[in-house]
Amino acid sequence: PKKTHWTSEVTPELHGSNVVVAGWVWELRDLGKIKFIVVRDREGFVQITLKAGKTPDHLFKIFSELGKEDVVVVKGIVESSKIAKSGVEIFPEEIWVLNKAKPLPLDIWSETPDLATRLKWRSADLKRPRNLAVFSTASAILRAIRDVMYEEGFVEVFTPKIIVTSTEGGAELFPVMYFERVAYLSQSPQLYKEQLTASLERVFEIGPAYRAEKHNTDYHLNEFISVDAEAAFMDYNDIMDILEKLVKRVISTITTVAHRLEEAGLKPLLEISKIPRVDYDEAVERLRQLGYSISWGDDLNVEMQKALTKFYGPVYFLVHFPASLRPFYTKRKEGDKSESYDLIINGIEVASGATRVHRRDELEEEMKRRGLDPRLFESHLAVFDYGMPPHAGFGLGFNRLLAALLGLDNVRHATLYPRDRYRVEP
Ligand code: AMO
Repeated sequence: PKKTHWTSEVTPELHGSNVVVAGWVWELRDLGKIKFIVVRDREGFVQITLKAGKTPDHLFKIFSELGKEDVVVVKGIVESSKIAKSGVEIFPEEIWVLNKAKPLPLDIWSETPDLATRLKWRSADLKRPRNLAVFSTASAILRAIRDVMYEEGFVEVFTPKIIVTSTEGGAELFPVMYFERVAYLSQSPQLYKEQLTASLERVFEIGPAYRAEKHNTDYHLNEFISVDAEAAFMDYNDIMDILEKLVKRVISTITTVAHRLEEAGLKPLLEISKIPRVDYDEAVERLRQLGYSISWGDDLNVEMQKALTKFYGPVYFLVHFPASLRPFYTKRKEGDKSESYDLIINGIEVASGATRVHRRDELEEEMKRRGLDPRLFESHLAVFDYGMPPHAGFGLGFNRLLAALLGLDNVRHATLYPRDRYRVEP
């Protein structure tokens, strides 16, 4: 028979109804005349109760042969219960074992094995209730992000992931063989999303980005999910307004599932007020007062970004970075500053963006300043000859956002199958 209910939907209000649940054997308890099977599915757990005299005899034989993680379908009657954990239990009429499972290679019930073991056996590790909560929430967050972007008049696009020019710095590209020539995996949709503002005006994309960075930190991946947006006739402040709305919507989405996350031992961020926009100069000044060795023109590191949390709270924008710290497409402000920003959550840079240069001569100038040869960007530059509007945008690392907001201490915990310096499988 077909699954009729998620385990989480089997509530006391269903008392007396017939349901079919399907999932995996989480726990078996044998108290003699009464026996329990706890079944897990993506949404939670439900208790199946076998009682001598009430339950068909052949089900006791099935029970005796069951093992943890066997795949089962259970048809039965719901009864509300004062003793069962969720206030409800199912008395089975039939149990089908669809597949047997060998003992799992790692403990998902009580211990949390080290990260390397967990990632080695990732698909088994993903059965862990905490992971089910994290990745179900991830999906809800993606939906909330899409909602905000559509509300703001953006259309969703897909740009090529096989490209020929670097956008975010030359050395960090993975080469791929593209028939008889070398191409690269895309570091970001930067150039395409900018080009699309000349036609579709407001675009966003959610897709993979590749960085051949050798960093092996808690917040670097070599493949991550990037949420990119770009809008014609907007500047960096307009885009920060949209990002602020987006972060707030994401946090209210998390709030709706907070109890599940907290039950799984997580400490999500649930409170947020207006997100302050902190000028780079002020940040550097404060850090110097705190004794950090940083000069005007230096980038902030994670430790410094964490230190600023004391003044500005867990979520803040850093704005107006020195132009020299930012890519060639960033619009300059007066002095050596730029119309750029980073969004910092719990000390980690989660998004960055800027108003962009939209005139060809200026863009070529910025390329040359950074030692880039404009001739290599001819197909991109040509677009600027045919009516390029002023525009601005952001790139947001989805894995970092998820890790930061759910209080995960490593971005790998927010990634189904992480690609890092030493890991290309599973
Ligand atoms: P940037 O290089 O800052 O900017 O990347 C944007 C965001 O992507 C995430 N990110 C990463 N996440 C995990 N592992 C990595 N190795 C990694 N690298 C980046 C971060 C970061 O804030 N084109 C610009 C964006 C723009 O201006 O629109 C860009 O790619 O969360």
